[in-house]
This record gives sequence, C-alpha cells and structure tokens, in this order.
Amino acid sequence: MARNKIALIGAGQIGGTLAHLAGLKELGDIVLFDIAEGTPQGKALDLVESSPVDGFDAKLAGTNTYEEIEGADVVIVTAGVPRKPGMSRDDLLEINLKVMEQVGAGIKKYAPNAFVICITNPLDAMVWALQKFSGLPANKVVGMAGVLDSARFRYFLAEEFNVSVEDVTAFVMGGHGDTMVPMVRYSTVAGIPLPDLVKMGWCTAERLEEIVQRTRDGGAEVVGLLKTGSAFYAPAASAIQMAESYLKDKKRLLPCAAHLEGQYGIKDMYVGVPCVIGADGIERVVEIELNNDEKTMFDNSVNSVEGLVDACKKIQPALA
Ligand code: A3D
Repeated sequence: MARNKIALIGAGQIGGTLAHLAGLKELGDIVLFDIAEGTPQGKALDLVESSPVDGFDAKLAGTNTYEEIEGADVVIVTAGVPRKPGMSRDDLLEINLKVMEQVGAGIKKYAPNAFVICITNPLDAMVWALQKFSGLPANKVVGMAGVLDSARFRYFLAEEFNVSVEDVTAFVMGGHGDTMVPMVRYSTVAGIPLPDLVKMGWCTAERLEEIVQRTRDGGAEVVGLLKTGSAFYAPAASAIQMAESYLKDKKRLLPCAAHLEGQYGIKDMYVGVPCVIGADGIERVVEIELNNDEKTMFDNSVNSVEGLVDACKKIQPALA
C-alpha cells in the first residue's frame, strides 16, 4: 500500500514542527509548501537528514508551487502571520483572510479529497473562510484549537494535583479566544469530576478558577515569553493527533472547530465542540448538555466568533 501524503501549507514554526512529528510517527510522505523561497526546501532537507538517526522512512519535499500538494490525503494549514506581544488573534484577520483565499484555491485545485486541518488565526473565522474558499465538504474541513486549549488545561491541572497528565481529561469549548469555555464539570482526574475534587479538598474553587483563567490566557502567556511569535510545539502536536485519528480511522473524540448545521442552535459557523474524527472526517458532532452558566459563556463565545465571521464577509463580500 502506498504511503499517505501529507501537505503542510506554511513552513514556519508550526509547519516545521508538524513535518518533524509526521515524520517521527511515519504518518506518510510530507510536502512542505510556503511562499518564502528556500524555507520549505531547507526545512524538508534538514528534517529528512534526521530520518536515518531517528529511523523513520518518509519522503520530505519543500516547494513554492501548489502542484506538489497534488493528491494529498491530509492538508494542514498554518500559512499566514502569527501574533506578536500586544496583538489579539483578531488583529490578524485581514491579512490571514487573503492568505486563506489563496490556500483555499490551491486545495480546491490539487487536493479536493483531502482532510483539511486549519490552524491559522483567528481560527474559527479562518477555518470558516477556508471551507468556503476551498469548496470542500464541511465534514472534511476542521479547525484545530480545542485539542491545544484542552491540553493546556490538562497540563495545568496535572501540575496542580501532582498526578500524571495521562489521567487528566479535560475539554474546552467555544471559540479559540479569550471567551473560550473550559468545561470544568466535564473534566476529570481518572473519571473524578473537578467539582468533586474541590469537595475532596484537592484544591479550592478559587484556585480552580485561576487555572481556568490561565487556560484562557495560555496562548498569550507563551507569546509574552517568546516575544517574536506564538506557540508552536503544542499546536503542532495537537493537529497531528487530529490527522492521525483521520488517517487511522481511530474515531477519537476530540474538541475541534467544526462546521455546525443546527447543533447547539448554530448554523453555518465553526465553533469548538466535541467531535468524532474518523475516515469520513468529522463523523459526529457531540451535543452535550450545558447548564445555565456554561450556556451563557458558550453563547458569549459564539457571539465573538460571529463578529469575526461578519468582519470576513465585509472584507470579502463573495463570502456573504
Ligand atoms: P510562522 O512561523 O510565521 O509561519 C507562517 C508561515 O506562513 C511563514 O513561513 C510564512 O512565510 C507563511 N505564509 C505567509 N503567507 C503565506 C501564503 N500566502 N501562502 C503560504 N504560506 C504563507 O507562524 P506559526 O507557524 O507560528 O503560526 C502559524 C499560524 O498559526 C498563525 O496564524 C498563528 O496565529 C496560528 N496559531 C494558531 C494556534 C491555534 O491554536 C489555533 C496556535 C498557535 C498559532
């Protein structure tokens, strides 16, 4: 059986890390695309030269032309600009919307059967625009944010409780921004919900709220430290988990920005919700029950995504 083909659109910080992880996990042959000449070629060569050391078999190519992504099974999009300190994800909208238009056209022409994972910010609006520009079915175009936001939440909880990260499950819903909703009631340590752990004295309600807030600010915390860009190791690991679930038909239940067609009362928007990813792409959107507080926070988050989508429609009327 031929190897899968993975196209990475954007060969920057996340793109390079994606290529490395996809190689190490032998997910398939990898094509790195970027408009910057030399960057994808240089990274591809450097990475493939690590393959004898790490013992993985994969072809790695760098390119500046879309033809080379032809027939890709998975496309992961990080093309665009990242945040600098003091910028919000929304500040990136206008520049990155133009990038999505070019990327969407390239995917439409050369990889119309791919499973497409968008990472470019502002995520929920960019994945929405990318789906429209590419014309691919909505179940095959998804945004990565929830796996990363949940991983941050899981890590902070594991650190607080001094337990293995493997035993902490958590998930975050809503838009990928300051209004995201870490779901405390549905997050557990080995099945014990967080509110029960508070009752058991593992931490106070106030401390838990601080962890929730640190999760919401997780991206900005890294941007503030790096100063020249945004997080890339954890975002890349998160997208690879989604790609792997698709390629291996694992049917993982992961929080993703998915196209909603009435679920949670939302139509034609991408918002972070729990989804099953398998060989058919987003195979199921899981509708969990939200209590009043959660619903208020979720609606607030959806409103901010709606504002970004409206801004996209104003800039590019063809999207309306
Ligand atoms: P960076 O290292 O700057 O890489 C972006 C790459 O895109 C650069 O190599 C550019 O040359 C390239 N590029 C720019 N325009 C085009 C174009 N038209 N076509 C093809 N390539 C182009 O950024 P990064 O890898 O750190 O981040 C990439 C994106 O991911 C940014 O928009 C970030 O804000 C976003 N991001 C999202 C998350 C989420 O959780 C959703 C997390 C972290 C970063």
